[in-house]
Amino acid sequence: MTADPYEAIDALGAAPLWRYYGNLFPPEPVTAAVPFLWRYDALRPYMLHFAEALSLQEAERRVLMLVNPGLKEPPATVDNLYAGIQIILPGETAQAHRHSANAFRFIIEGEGAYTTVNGERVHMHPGDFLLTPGWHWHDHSHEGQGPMMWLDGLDYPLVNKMEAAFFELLGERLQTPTVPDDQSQRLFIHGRLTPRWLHRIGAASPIGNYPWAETEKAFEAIGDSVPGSPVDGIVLEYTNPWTGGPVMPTMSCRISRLRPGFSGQPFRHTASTIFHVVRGHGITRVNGVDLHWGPHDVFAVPGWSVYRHENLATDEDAVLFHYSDEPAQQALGLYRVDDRPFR
Ligand code: GTQ
Repeated sequence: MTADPYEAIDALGAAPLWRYYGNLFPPEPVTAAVPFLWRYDALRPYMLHFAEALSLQEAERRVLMLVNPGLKEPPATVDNLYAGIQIILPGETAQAHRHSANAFRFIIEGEGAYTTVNGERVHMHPGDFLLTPGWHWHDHSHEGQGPMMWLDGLDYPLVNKMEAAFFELLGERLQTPTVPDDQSQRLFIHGRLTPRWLHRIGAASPIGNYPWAETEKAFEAIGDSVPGSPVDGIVLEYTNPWTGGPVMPTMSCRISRLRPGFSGQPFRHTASTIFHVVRGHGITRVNGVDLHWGPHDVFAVPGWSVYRHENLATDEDAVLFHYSDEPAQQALGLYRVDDRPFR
């Protein structure tokens, strides 16, 4: 035996569990992520700046990543998920690629752009929710007038931690369409009438675009006839028509209408969530930190943080788009909610 048995076992690739135990088996989830808000009004001028300064020949995608101050390396927005804001100008194209990470876009502003996903051109309008499931080819084109901006959501932090990340360029800048434009939306969006000559392929929803017009119709149909969730208001999940479950295996994507004056109950669960303000003004208190939000802001609610939403307007709805890693946690048997009352 050498002088220091701890040094000796270290050299042998061993470590004393008793010195690590509390860190490896914390009584409750521990995260480096912090509650944080990204202000759209503040970022927008920089989006426009980089749109002029950097061509899409120089950048695979022109995106500002929304990096949680507690998760800088590798950059992530919450532990398993990422958000970014992408800009594309009229006449530009972003080249075709695919990756094992699942992705979606929630359209913020602009008209006239489309993304081509596995041969289908999917046109974008503000409030639309578009899917690019893992390993689907995708390229973006803009044939409209002004700048087009959207929120990107991806699960690459999770996929990379799972050591399952692949990436590939198509080789051609753009895909050649193989089906009529926006076909999947026409085939599947009705939700209760599913085409039976088609077969389920893969784990994701076959719908390329869940258009804003349909989302609004759903909110209008529900109206004020029900109280909804005391935590999340009138909260609707975008679903996979084959399963009724989440649109992609790792991410649950939802939209909430908070009525005028809505004052939510505090709640927490193990899933980490990213919110995007579609419209309205409010405050979300996250573990005692007040995040004041307005249109198009993005904010992070780390897992197991107590959060509580408030719509500050007494005469206007607030609408929040949100996504979390709940399906991944559910699939692994790890998802939990805290049903104790909070004070
Ligand atoms: O548009 O394909 O924000 O591949 C990050 C990675 C967007 C995209 C992102 C991507 C994309």
